[in-house]
Amino acid sequence: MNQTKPPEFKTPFAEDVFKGLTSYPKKISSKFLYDEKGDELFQKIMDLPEYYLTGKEYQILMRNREEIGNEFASFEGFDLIELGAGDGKKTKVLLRHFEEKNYDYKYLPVDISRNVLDQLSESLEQEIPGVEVSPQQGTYAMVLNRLADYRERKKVILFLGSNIGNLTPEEAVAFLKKIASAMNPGDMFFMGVDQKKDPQVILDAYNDKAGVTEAFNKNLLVRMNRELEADFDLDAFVHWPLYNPETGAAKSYLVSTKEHTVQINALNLEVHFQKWETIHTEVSQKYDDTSIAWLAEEAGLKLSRSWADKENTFKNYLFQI
Ligand code: AVJ
Repeated sequence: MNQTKPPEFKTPFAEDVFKGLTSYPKKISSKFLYDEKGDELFQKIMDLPEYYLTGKEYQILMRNREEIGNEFASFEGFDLIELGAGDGKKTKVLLRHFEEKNYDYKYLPVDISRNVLDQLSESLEQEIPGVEVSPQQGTYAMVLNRLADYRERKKVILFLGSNIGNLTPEEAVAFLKKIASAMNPGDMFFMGVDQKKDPQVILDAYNDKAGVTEAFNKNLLVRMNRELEADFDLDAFVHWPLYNPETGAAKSYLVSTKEHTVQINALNLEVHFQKWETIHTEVSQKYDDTSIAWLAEEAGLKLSRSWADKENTFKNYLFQI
C-alpha cells in the first residue's frame, strides 16, 4: 500500500507555520512573535504612550503593595511562582516591598527561555540582593505539573500583564483549570487582566503611531524568512488590528495587499495569497468582572478580591480554590 507519511517538522514553529498557512483562513500562533527581535520589540511596546497596560498595572501594584502583601504573606512563609516573568519590572515592586517587610518567601520565575531567566536572576541580584530566586525553566504546563505535588508551604502563583489575553476564552478556561489543579487549599492565584473600555483606546494600543506594533506583528514574516527560508515581502502586507467591543477580542492580522505567492523552502511549501487575504496572528482578549466571574466559575477558582485603577482600565484579581 502506498502510504503518505505525515510531514516531520524540525521545530514547533515550522509545524505551526505549515499547518496555519495551509488552513483557511490562514493563521500563525502568537507565541511565535517572541523571538529575540520580538522580545526587544515587545519591550519597546511597553514604553509606548498608547500601550497603557504596563503602566496601569505597575500603578496598581505600586499603590496596593501593602494590601497585596498582606494577602500573600502567611505564617509558614510562601513560594511566589511567576508564569512568564519577562524582565520582572512589575514584579520587582512586590519583591522590594516583601524584602522591606522581611517576608519569608522564595521567588520562582517560570519561563521557557533560559536567557530571560538568566537576565532576570542577574538583575535581581543587583537590585534586590536579599531575595532568594529559584528559576524554573520550561513550559507553564511542565512547571505546573511539577509544582502540583509540592505541598510543603503556601504557593502564590502570579500571572501578570494580561498574558491571559493571548488565549481565547475557551483556551483560558482550560489554562485556569490547570492552574487550579496545581493549587492546594490556601494557595493563591493572582492575575492581571486588561479590561473592556473605550474601543478606540484599545484599538490605539495595538496600532501605535510609531509603528512598533506593526513591526512586532511583521516580525513573524521576518522570522519565517530567516528560520524557514521563506521569501515574504514585508511591503506586501499591512498590519490590521481590530477590536470587537461585544466579544472583548482585540485581534491582529497581516493583510496581503496583492495576489502573490510565497516560497517557504524549509517546508517545501508554496503559499498563495489572494489580494486582501489575511493571516490572523494574535488575540488580546479583554474582560470585565462578569466575564472574569464566568472564567473563574468554569475553572473552579474562587474570586476573593481585586484591585484596579480609578477608571477600571486594568484589574488585578486574587483567586483561591
Ligand atoms: C503580552 C499578550 C499582554 O496582548 O497586549 C502587545 C502582547 N501584542 N502589543 C497584549 C502585545 C501587541 C500583549 N501581551
